[in-house]
Amino acid sequence: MRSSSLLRLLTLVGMFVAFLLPATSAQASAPLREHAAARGKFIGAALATGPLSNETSYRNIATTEFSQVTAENAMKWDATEPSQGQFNFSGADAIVNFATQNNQQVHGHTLVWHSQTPGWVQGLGATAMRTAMQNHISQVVGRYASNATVVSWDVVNEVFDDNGNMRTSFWYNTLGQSYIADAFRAARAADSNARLCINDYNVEGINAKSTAMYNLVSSLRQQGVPVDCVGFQGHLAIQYGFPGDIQQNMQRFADLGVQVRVTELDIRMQMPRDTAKDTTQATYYRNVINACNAVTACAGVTIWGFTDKYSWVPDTFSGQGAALIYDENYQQKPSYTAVHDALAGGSSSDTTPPTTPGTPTSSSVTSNSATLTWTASTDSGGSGLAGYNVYREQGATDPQLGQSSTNSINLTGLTPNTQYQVYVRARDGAGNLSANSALATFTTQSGPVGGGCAAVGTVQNQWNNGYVVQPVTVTNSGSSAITGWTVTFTLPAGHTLAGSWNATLTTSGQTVTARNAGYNGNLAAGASTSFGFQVTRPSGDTQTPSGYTCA
Ligand code: G2I
Repeated sequence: MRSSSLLRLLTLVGMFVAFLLPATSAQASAPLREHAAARGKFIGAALATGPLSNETSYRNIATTEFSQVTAENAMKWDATEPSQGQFNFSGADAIVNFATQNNQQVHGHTLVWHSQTPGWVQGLGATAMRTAMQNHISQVVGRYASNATVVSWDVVNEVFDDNGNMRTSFWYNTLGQSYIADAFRAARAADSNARLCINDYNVEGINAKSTAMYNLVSSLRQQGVPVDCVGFQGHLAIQYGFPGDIQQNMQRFADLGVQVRVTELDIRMQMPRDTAKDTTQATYYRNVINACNAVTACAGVTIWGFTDKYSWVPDTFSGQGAALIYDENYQQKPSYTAVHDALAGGSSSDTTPPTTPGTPTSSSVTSNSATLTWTASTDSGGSGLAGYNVYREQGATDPQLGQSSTNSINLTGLTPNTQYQVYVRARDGAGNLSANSALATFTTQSGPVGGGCAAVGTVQNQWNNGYVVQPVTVTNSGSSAITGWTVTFTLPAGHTLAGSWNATLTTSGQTVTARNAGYNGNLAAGASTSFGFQVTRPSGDTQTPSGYTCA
């Protein structure tokens, strides 16, 4: 048969097969909320009351695509209690009624925040401010306590500054840190069933701020404060890179026993839009959905709006925009397709691995680190490319040296003067792994031998019968990489450990031995990591631990 006839025949067969599979393709193009529901997750959007009441396209998309909604502004303090004791629920009720009609959940946003809170609150003295806060929570949460549509609340929002210190808001300055626990207790008293969340931005990856949030949530829960959930806002920008450890970060919070969720996702870019930026943005959206898919305790993802016609971004970041999944004319963007496909893909439906990555090339090889770069893979199975695993070729079992969400990685913690043969496998959202790339070979430079180690503990906060030491900073003070560390210190008599994070702690009498966790043992020369712990002590005792040594 001539090749052109063969081609025509194959095309006809293909069309016939496509015709036989209408159910699959209809299902594949189902709205976002159907795919999310199939995973037991929600997909949500923040809604503005203006377009919700007067734009059909806005309402139709909000109805069809999303299973959860958050009021972008209508439930904030300036809207609900503009003057003391005078409540206005018109906007809040409009959102709740819309959601009820469309079988959607409402996440209440937000009860205690430093922004969009009227001047009358900010000017109160401590006693009056605490009472006003408790009354506000009681009235707002109480209004919807018996309404099955409103299932969760951001009780406190943005309590940290970007370094992970307590934000010195008027709340903190007037009431001290105790306002946080008081707010959660008031919310629980007003609705015993609602899920109560703490919410913040720039906490998507593992960093000082997210670690401070982790420590706070851990310590509040140990004190019996009803924190049920942690919200990662997710205001990202393609020019700042993707927080590649978002899944690991959500998982460490989940391991505290809380639900996690992405609460305000948008991914902005420098204007104007172009195809390359749209593609990067789509990858970021896909990565966020894949991370939530991969963490069982992640309840879902809420996008902060859905159309570029209504977004806070251009008003706040001059020259930036196009952060959402529909354009200003309500047309779906590549980011919509990415969200859709990441929700639709799954281990049951996507069994197609990504293509094999290109052969890695090494650069910047030092005594303990090297950079690898390779030609990216593509994924056609529906779940989308999630990232890459990098392995060392060692025969029977090849250890994984690292993971990357891009087609490049900086390997650290390598042994000096050693030949490495490495290869890369691509990973998709359903967990399918590609074939191995070809090997790259490089040899680390010889380096001085002998690592060193130093540890310093800082008391972060203390109360009558306890305290939190955070961070205990562990630094490789030697001249070459170390692959593990052990810190010891002494607890004063009568003090007992009440919890720890980022290290494994054992005690013998009052001597505590802290060993690195699986993920923070490798330290390049000069590099640092940290861990933390909480202690209970006799009431009135003001002592704290001493004698930190590291080996
Ligand atoms: O800033 C982005 C978000 C960060 N996390 C908490 C969210 O609550 C916050 O949302 C934004 C809204 O998207 C904006 O719409 O919060 C802003 C205020 O902090 C909102 O902006 C305000 C404008 O500042 C007001 O001038 C305007 O009257 O929106 C109001 C209603 O359109």
